[in-house]
Amino acid sequence: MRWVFIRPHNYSSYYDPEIQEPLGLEYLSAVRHERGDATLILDCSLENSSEIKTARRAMSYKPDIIGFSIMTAQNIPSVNAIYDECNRISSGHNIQWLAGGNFISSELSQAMKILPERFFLCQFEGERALEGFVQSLPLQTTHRDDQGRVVTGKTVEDLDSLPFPRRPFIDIVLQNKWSVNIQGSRGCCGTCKYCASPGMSAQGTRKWRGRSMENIVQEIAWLNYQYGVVAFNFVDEDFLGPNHLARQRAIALSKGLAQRNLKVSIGIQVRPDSLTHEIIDILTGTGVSYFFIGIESDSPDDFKRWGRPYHPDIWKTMAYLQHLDVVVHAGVMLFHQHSTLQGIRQFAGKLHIHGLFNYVSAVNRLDAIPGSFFYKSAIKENIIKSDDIGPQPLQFLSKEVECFYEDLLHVLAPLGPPYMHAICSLPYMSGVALRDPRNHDYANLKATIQPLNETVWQSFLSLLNAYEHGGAERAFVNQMRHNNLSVAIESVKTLVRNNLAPSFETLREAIRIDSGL
Ligand code: B12
Repeated sequence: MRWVFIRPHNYSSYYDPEIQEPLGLEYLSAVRHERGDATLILDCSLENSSEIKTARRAMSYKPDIIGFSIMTAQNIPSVNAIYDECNRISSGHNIQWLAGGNFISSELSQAMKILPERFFLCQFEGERALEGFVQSLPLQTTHRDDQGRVVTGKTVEDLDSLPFPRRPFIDIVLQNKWSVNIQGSRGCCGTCKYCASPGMSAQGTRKWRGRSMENIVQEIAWLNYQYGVVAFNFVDEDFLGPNHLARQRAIALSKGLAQRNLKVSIGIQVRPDSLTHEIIDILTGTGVSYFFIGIESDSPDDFKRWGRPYHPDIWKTMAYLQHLDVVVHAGVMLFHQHSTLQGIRQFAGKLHIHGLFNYVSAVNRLDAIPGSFFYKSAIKENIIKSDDIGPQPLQFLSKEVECFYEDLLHVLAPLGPPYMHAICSLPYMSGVALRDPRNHDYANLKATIQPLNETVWQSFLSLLNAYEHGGAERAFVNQMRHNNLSVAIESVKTLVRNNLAPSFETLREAIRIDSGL
């Protein structure tokens, strides 16, 4: 059996410089290889390949099956363009069409409507589903009911039983100085009502399953010996897993890497309550140089509404991390249905003190994300329609907060592209600094980000002050936005001077497009 797996382009309406490997497809490719099949993975973004070229490369492989990985509806125009071109140039070659990924898992009914009828749709994890799909071939491709289009399989309980993902893009990743993505677990111990993760399994809760640390270290060692990889980014939602296992897992990782004398840098995402000072010490001593931590709020009421335990000690953990030379990014939702100006000021102040206030934490808003509990309940309550596509905004209860948020977006817009560009390099650069203290790239990058953060903070405070005194004049808002344009342009110059951005023109244009200035 011959497979072509494709990750299409993602047509975001905002500047989005972050490109990472299609790890899901790399797993599927590995699993099919184990079965003796031939596979080709094509990635429009990583390979900077147009839809026409991608289609032609796919067809020249003479595939039996073409499978697309679709993360959001922003991928659909690209899927359609590739599909159309494949059909145009195929000379009656019989191909099975398949689509999987988060969009199919969490927005199945929308996917049914907008993808061509011939597509089979694979919901949830793909490894086992593909096995069933192959066994049921040849399948009827016309006159099926909707249910006949859906392909599912069991979730993989023992992740160590999976082969290591195939890595056809490793050269591109290394050339660009990106970290290599790796998966140590699937699912999450949390049950947060705003999160998409529960929607990625048939059960509606995505039970946490971890690979053994020995198995993870083996993959790290293989990537290190084979390709010289030294920077890794764990895509896990919950790297340490259940709290009672967290310490043990951290120690096992540390020992495993030490035994093989592996000096690597690592980025992880963790739940805050799985971290103790001891675990932080173990992790940082092991090479973890980048932490993403979902703090989300500092109000016990929010946590109750969101189905999360409240941990007042979080600020002690953050203060501890702040004094270590590691990068810490916090997931926060200053803006949500129940936000008030007072609550926003209090939480933002704490974030600022701990070095966690930045462009992303300032503008992030709790939307109803497909796959989440809030998305489902908003449909039930007729707040959103079941055929709406993608994340849907949930209205703020306070009109004042709604206006403040709109003005804030307007004021900060010019700072978005340089900030987004700069932070994409942070996980990799922090690792470089860890391994080679003489390298100045990380220090230069931090020195570029710092004034951006300061400008975000000052703009935020000025606007908040104005709103606390009744609102902001249009001229005042526009003036701040213009000032921020100058700061943004200066930071682009610094990024380019330090070889941290492709070109001045590209970023200046992104600023113009995103901020309309
Ligand atoms: C790394 C990552 C990224 C990377 C790139 C990921 C990629 N596709 O290569 C970057 C930074 C670019 C990114 C961007 C975005 N991301 Co993202 N990302 C992730 C993250 C952390 C890991 C993805 C991953 O590698 N998973 C591991 C692999 C093994 O799993 P997988 O990709 O799901 O693949 C499995 C199945 O889905 C299925 N499958 C996948 N493709 C296919 C194809 C076929 C043919 C078949 C049969 C099966 C199949 O089988 C695979 C193996 O079991 C996830 C969270 C998570 N842990 O999954 C969020 C996540 C997927 N991202 C999310 C979002 C929202 C985004 C953005 C929209 C963010 C933004 N605001 O811009 C953009 C959209 C970009 C786009 N349209 O392509 C959401 C998706 C929510 C949803 N309901 O769809 C997630 C779940 C995070 C979250 N909890 O909110 N992301």
